[in-house]
Amino acid sequence: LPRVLSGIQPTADSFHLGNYLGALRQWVALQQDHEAFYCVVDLHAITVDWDPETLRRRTLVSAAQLLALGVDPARSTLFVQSHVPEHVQLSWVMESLARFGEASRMTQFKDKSQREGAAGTSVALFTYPVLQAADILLYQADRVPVGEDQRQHLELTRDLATRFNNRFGTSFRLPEAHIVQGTAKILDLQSPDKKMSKSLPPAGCIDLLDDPKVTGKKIRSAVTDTGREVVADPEGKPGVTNLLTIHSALSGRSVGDLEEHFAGRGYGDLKKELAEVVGDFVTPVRGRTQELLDDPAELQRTLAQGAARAREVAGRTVADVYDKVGFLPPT
Ligand code: AQP
Repeated sequence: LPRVLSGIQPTADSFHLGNYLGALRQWVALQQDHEAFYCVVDLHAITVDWDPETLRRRTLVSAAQLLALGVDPARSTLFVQSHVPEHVQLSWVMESLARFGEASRMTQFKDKSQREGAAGTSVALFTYPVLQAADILLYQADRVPVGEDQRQHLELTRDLATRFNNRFGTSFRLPEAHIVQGTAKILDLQSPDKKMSKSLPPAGCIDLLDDPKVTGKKIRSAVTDTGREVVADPEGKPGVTNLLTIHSALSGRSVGDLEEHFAGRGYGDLKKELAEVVGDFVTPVRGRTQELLDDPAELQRTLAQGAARAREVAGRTVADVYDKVGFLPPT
């Protein structure tokens, strides 16, 4: 079976609809016909300022949400990144191959370091994409389901893998980004010129664990566009187009079908119906997440099994790489 790997940061109390539609929905779909490795990337979460207790709680809440969304531990290897030390072990080698110039070109680093300011920017934020490359290459992943914002990091991963393979002999499979057009960049409801993100004010971001009443309010106050027709037009009507995209993705109806459905009706009708569609989706996810969190010991057992399985695969890659780069074996 082809392999798939992806990760998500435990940096919020809830995942948002952008995370789900851009990435997590594909995680669930791909596990049907791939050998899947999915991780909560807590090592990445400490590249910006963090609180230890909050991180621990969010790691567990993240794992619960993934299971609630449909990641099936019988099919997929679900684990916490810090439980698998091979990620850091491979990352160091990748850091030695990565060039300062190419890491400096990563737009996510440029954006986030600007936000943090020079004094708050950690060295780890700079090397973040190199650790991400290690995450992917450890498992010989063929596909990596992610949102559009991760495309550049995937290119770097391929470059580093190619550089290693050419110099030391083939160790790595070259992974491809699995980016689903249409939902690869869900926009913020208040600033539909930006991607939905936990770093923007919460009014524009639909959290999966929000109270549906809050969700409804956020949707009703979404920024729309001038005009009154409910039609998709990414350039002229980014706000309305975004609402149609979300509706379509969750209801399974095509955007064209929705345009017909809302013909002669206004933005208010679209928002009202979308609030219902989103409410119907998130309500059971919230419920299942809560149930899973009621039994943290069971959740931890699932993660321990995932880590053990992940280490078998990751350990083989590290052993091969450490041998090829010339590290003296310990025995
Ligand atoms: N708006 C989005 N549309 C589509 N996909 C998205 N992703 C994130 N935002 C959108 C995808 O979600 C996955 C998990 O991403 P992450 O763990 O890196 O979280 P993130 O990108 O840090 O999430 P935020 O909210 O965007 O945080 P900040 O503001 O810190 O950058 C990835 O596959 C990502 O592409």
